[in-house]
Amino acid sequence: MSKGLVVALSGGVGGAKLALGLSRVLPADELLVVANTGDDFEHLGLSICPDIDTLTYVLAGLDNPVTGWGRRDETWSFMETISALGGEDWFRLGDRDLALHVERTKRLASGQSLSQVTGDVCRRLGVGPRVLPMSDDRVRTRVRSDEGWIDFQDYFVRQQCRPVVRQLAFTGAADARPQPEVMAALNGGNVRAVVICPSNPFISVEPILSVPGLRAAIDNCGAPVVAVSPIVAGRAVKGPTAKMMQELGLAVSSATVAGRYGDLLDGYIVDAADSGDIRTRLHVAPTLMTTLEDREALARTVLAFAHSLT
Ligand code: FO1
Repeated sequence: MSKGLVVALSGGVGGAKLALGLSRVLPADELLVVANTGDDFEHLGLSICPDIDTLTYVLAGLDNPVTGWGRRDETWSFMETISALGGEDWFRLGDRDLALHVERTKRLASGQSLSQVTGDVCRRLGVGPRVLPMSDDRVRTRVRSDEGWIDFQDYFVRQQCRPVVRQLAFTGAADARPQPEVMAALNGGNVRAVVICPSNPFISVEPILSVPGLRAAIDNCGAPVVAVSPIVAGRAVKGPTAKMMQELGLAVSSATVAGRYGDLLDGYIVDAADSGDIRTRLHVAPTLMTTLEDREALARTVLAFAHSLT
């Protein structure tokens, strides 16, 4: 008897960790992971989808455990040669990872949707749960810094998050259609929980919520919406979350993240050190995921907390 579908929203390395935990405690057909595509970009003539690929590799057990993105057991002949030829080598593409970008670029150019390509790649790599983009239409996160507007990967990788973030924009979001299977799942009346993974709210979760129709479908899906804070002990676990908060004039706290999601949340899971002035229903639990057991334990905590809210 299915307990219903868990729909997880994920972007970046942190989100993929909880998605893995959820995939280990749920039957594959009871988990659907919605991936942020705002990080996507065209680079060296290739269509690159970092958050989809991070989720795919992590759920397939092929991820690079050190970086959290790209593949393990990589070789770097392509990058070495690109460098020698004076090409752009700031975005590291391993030889195995490169094959995925080349094949995806060809299939997208032939008219396949991002969902079709992602579904086939996941099947071929043995990923059980559904991994779907938030939209098959183009949405791109852009960052306004003191030097003007820059593309996300230029900010995040080429400039290593050094520019001061004044504003974020999700270009294309207003015209983007939510991914149809995701909408059908949310409107299907069989959702057990919506889980907002501990991703950067600004660059990983808000792009997903910016796709017209998605936020309302989540709000009206009839199941509890539970977020896990990406802040532990007042600091971001990884990436530029804390730096962005400071630059946007926000307190670096779990409360700030909850505030970004507003009344969408039915529950919020924070680490013991962060249960500050938060009005949402709180559950205090360890949220740092270092081991596989941590990932599974947090997944169980999230599902039990969501169940207590139904
Ligand atoms: N992040 C980096 O910091 N440096 C890189 O060279 C890099 C390459 C890369 C290649 C493929 C891929 O799927 C992700 C990659 N990332 C890299 C991560 C990427 O920037 C993501 O956008 C972040 O994980 C945030 O979501």
